[in-house]
Amino acid sequence: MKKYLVFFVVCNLLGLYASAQVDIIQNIDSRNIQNLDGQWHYIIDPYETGNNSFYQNKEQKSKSDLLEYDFAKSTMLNVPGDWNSQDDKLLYYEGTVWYEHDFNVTPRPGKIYFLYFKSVNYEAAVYINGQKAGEHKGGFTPFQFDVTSLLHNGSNFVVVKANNRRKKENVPTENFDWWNYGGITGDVFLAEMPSTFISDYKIQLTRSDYRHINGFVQLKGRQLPQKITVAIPEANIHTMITTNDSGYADINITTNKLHYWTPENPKLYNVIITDEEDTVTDKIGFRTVETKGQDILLNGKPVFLRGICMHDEDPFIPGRPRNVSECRMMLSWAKELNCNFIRLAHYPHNEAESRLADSMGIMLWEEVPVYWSIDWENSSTYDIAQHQLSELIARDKNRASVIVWSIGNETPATEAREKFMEALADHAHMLDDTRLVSAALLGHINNNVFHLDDPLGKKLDVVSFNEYLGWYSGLPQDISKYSFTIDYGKPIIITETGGGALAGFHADAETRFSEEFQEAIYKNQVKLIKGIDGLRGITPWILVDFQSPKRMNPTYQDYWNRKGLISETGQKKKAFYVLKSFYDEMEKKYPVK
Ligand code: GCB
Repeated sequence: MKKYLVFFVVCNLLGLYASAQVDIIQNIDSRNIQNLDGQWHYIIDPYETGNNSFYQNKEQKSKSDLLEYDFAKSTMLNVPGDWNSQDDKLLYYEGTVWYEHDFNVTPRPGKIYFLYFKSVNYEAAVYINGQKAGEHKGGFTPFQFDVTSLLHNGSNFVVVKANNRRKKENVPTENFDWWNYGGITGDVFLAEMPSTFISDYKIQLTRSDYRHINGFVQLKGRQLPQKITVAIPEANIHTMITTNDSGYADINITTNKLHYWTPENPKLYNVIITDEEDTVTDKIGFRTVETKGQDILLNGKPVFLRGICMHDEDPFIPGRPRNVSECRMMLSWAKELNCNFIRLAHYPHNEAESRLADSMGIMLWEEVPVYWSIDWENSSTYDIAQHQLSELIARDKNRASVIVWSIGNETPATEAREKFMEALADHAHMLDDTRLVSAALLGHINNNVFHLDDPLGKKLDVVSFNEYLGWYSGLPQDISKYSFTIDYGKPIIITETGGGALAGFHADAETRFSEEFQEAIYKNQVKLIKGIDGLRGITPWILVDFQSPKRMNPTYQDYWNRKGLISETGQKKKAFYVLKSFYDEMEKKYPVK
């Protein structure tokens, strides 16, 4: 704890903290926004023909004009929504699609306008009325551009060039086990902000000190030194702070009036921040999370994380979830499993999920797509990984549900990777000292012993690893022969385990892809892992079957990864009930006092 505090204070003094912050408007949904979601025209452009022209959105003026594209006559896609699920031609498409959308606005003098995107996969170039607003890389996190000078009264248009081509140097890289959904997958807003506005804030309990609220407010705009109030009326908190010349002010509040957020009682408070021109209200829960020896402590009490992994995919589309109720459906399935924890794998999910988790009482593991072997030696690959981590932390740092930032998944240990991942772990700690930092590590098996000795484990607050005993190594009936050697003296989470089953396919427990095979894996796994000293949670792979181009067996997979406990039609497989009864037992073992 002390280590992080010193680190944090030093970073603050050096101004590193503020400069490492990403510029996105905090809590965008509650601001003065015009929603630009809906139907957007699109043009598929596999040869990048439109690079020098489409942003102009030209119309044919006379009958002799040659125009080889026409947004107004092109078909439409729903925004938000991946393109793969909306047009058969785009199911496997990887490349450029251009989007165009008209909107009306009457810009008001003195106001600042931002075009805000919750997510575009993977690269986006954005133009307003034929002028470039900016570019963004990284497919899952929000970004914004100041478009004040590009708007005019009345009808305006926005053109977005989105490109989801996989590249070696990207994060994720070329190879990953999920569908490469492209396009404008998140909401698009035009935000109208006052001339000085509350751009960002963090309001959280200090790690391990549940009487001390710590954080900051960051103003942007014309009049940066100002008095600000931070109020939590229900807890009788009203504090006045003053921002410096850069619009930054620390928040330090001591209180003994808070009810702490727990999964059993996910208490959220209205927090109101007000400056001279702007007010923002958020719902924030207060809890501490820390480790002590091999325990994970939530508000000072040991917890066992009854978890499950999830992709950000609504199986009924199938595609990226487009609204809150689709996200709620998936989180509710995890609740039915008696989970108190979800690993949102392997990239930042729809923001609605962390908000829902806050109110539904589910702890979260959030991750960036540093997945398998990425281009470790490439400094721009590091930059984009770090940037995605910064954007994720910027977005969700006020969510009580989020207790772990994960810096990656199954990254094979090499020297270059070690340097990369250690820097990323330091970055996560610097940006947020109120949460735990982890990564899903790889072990190796020797004579039925699963060894975990990845040096990165020393850098992490919680040591986590994936193992597929009974599926990728051995058969379900072999599981009991294995043992583990893990000695970091830290809490341990098994971040993946499991196996595949086609829902409704029944056979004996030795028949691959039968529900009985998967059930046997779960039965034997829960027995085996109980013996791991320091095990403080598991998140088996995975809640729901998900689409993957890597899963091609026509009988059982048909481009679906079948390791879900629930099928793509919503059918629960036998293993679902095995895990649920393990969680019922663990809930009794770790009672909430
Ligand atoms: C893993 C990966 C996950 C895959 C899973 C599988 O280890 O982390 O992304 O989908 O295994 O099904 O093989």
